Amino acid sequence: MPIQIPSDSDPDFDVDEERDLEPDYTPTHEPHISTAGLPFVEDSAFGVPEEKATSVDSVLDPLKVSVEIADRSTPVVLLVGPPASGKTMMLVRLTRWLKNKGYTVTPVRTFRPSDGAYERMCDDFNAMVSSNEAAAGTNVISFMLVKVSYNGHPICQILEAPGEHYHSPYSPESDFPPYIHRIIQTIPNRRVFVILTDADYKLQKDEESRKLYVDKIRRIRRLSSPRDRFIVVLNKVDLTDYTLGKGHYNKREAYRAVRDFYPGVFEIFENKHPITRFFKPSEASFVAFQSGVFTKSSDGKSTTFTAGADGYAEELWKQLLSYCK
Ligand SMILES: Nc1nc2c(ncn2[C@@H]2O[C@H](COP(=O)(O)OP(=O)(O)OP(=O)(O)O)[C@@H](O)[C@H]2O)c(=O)[nH]1
Ligand SMILES: [Mg+2]
Repeated sequence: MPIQIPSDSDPDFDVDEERDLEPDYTPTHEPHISTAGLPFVEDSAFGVPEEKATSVDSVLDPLKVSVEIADRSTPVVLLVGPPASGKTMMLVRLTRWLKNKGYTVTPVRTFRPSDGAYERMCDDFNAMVSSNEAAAGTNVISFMLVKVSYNGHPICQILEAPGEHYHSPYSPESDFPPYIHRIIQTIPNRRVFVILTDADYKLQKDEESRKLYVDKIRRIRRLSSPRDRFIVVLNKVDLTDYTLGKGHYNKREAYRAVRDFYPGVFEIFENKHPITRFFKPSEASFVAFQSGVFTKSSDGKSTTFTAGADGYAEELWKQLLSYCK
């Protein structure tokens, strides 16, 4: 069954709550027989991403980062994931898709006050989002807050922060920086956590690091408030055997792959309520996502980004929208 999306003119549509993942989730697409022994295809064409340009963010001390969320009512969507798990490209892809659907996506300039580099990032945001040069997105857009509106009505604010602020491979046991604690614990807005798991098996091959990342997710869950919502994402699904073409994928297989590759991640969201758990076993929903295809030039010096199928952006947005009401 194709993914249902709202009409272009009406973002205020109803979402079937039963889309929340159940252990016995019935895939919406034809079953796909995976021949891979590993949960993810090991032979990723994209391995380790290109080295990022030195930006102001890479030299920012996370302990000293100061951010400002001036809008205290519009929900905040946090893209959570380790470095290079695809948060920036998810923001780029989602922004392109939303703009095509008539939404407005604008950088929140007050987010990092008196930061010249951030000002320039905000100025360049539109150009970067439409660029097909992958580096334009991943190297230039970093650590931003953008606001998504429809007909002037704000729907959510999306935070894309450096992956090492959530989970650093160099200090995997360190706590979140204070600014993340403040966002998780003190602002009154509803939060929607988009928890990225990375299908790039080569990049996330360190089992201990994945385990510690799951511990971080558990910590976020504990610190969160009952109003907050969670979406677990299998990102870069194009690197797996679970794609069925045109934005369709085998959800049951994708879910199992994440469960096996990131042990314990779904247990964090088990609904323990004695009654509601029967019809809503998980407090997190689950989707797969692909930003696009990244094609390296023959000299290896540049990478072209081609947006992936609309279905992934549509499904993620539909879920986000249902949580941002
Ligand atoms: N195959 C595939 N690769 C992807 C996808 N999204 C991102 N990538 C790859 O992952 C790299 C890193 O993506 P980013 O979006 O910069 O990752 P990030 O999570 O923002 O990384 P940090 O800013 O360092 O935390 C990209 O340069 C691509 O090579 C995807 O949907 N499919
Ligand atoms: Mg990024």
